[in-house]
Amino acid sequence: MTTLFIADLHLSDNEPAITAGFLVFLQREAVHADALYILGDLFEFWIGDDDPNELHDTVARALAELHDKGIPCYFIHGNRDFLIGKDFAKRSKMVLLPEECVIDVYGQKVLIMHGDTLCTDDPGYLRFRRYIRNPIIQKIFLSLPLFLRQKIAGKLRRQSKRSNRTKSSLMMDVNPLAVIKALKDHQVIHMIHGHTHRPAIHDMTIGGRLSQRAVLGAWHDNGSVLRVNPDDQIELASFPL
Ligand code: LP5
Ligand code: MN
Repeated sequence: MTTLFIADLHLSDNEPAITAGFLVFLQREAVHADALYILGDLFEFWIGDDDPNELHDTVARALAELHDKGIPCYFIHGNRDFLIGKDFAKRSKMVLLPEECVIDVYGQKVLIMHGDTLCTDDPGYLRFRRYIRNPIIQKIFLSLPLFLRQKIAGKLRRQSKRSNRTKSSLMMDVNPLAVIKALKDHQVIHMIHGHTHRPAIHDMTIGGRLSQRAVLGAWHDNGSVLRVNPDDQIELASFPL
C-alpha cells in the first residue's frame, strides 16, 4: 500500500524523454498505488483545454487508464498549468483539488499544495500571480485565438526565465514563516509541496511539536516521487527516466 506524490514534470513536446518516463512510471509504479497526487506543473504551460496538442491527449489517456484500473488521481494546479480546466479533468479522469487541501493519508492529516504561495519573499511573483489568477483576466485570455495565447505564454516563459536569473536562491525558496502560518492555519503538522525544485524532507519543531515538510523534486534527467505508506514511512526517491 502506497500513496504517491509527484510535481513539476513540466511535460512538453521539447522533452519527449520525460513524457516517456512519466508513461512508464504510470504503468509500472502508479498502477500498484492506492492513489496518485500531482501537485502542479504537470505541463510546461497550459493555455486552455481546447489546445489540440497531441501530448495532452496522450497524457489524458494514460491517466484515464490508471483511473479505470482503480487508482484515483488528484491534481492541484501549478503556476504553469493553472488553466487546466474541467474538460481536461474529465478526459483524464483526474479530480481537481483546491489550491490548498488537507487530505487523509493512512490516518494522518497532510496539507498539500503546489508551493508557489509559500514564496512570500518574491513579491513580484505574488503580484503577477494575483493578476493571472483573476477570473476575468483568465476569461479574456481563454477567449483569445490559440496562436495569440501561445505567443503570450511563450513571452511569459521567456520573461520568467529572465527574471529568475536575477533573483537570489533565498528569494526563490519558501519563506519559513509562510510555512508555519500554512501549517497553523490548517492545524496540521505535515505538509507536501513542489515548485521550488529542492527535493528534501525537512523535520521541524513548531510550538514544541515535531513537524515535517516534504518537498517534491522536478523531473529533468531523473523522475522524482514521494512514496508514503501506512506505517508512516515516507521515501523521497529519484529514478532514471
Ligand atoms: O515558472 P518558473 O519556474 O520559471 O518561475 C516561477 C514564476 N514564473 C511564473 C510564470 C510562468 O513561468 C509562465 C506561465 C505561463 C502560463 C501560460 C498561461 C498564461 C495565461 C496568462 C493569463 C491568464 O509563474 C517566477 C517565480 C519563480 O516561479 C520562483 O517562485 O519567481 O515569477 C516570475 O517570473 C514573475 C516575475 O517576477 C514578474 C513577471 C512580470 C511579467 C510581466 C509580463 C509582461 C508580458 C505580458 C505578455 C502579455
Ligand atoms: Mn511551479
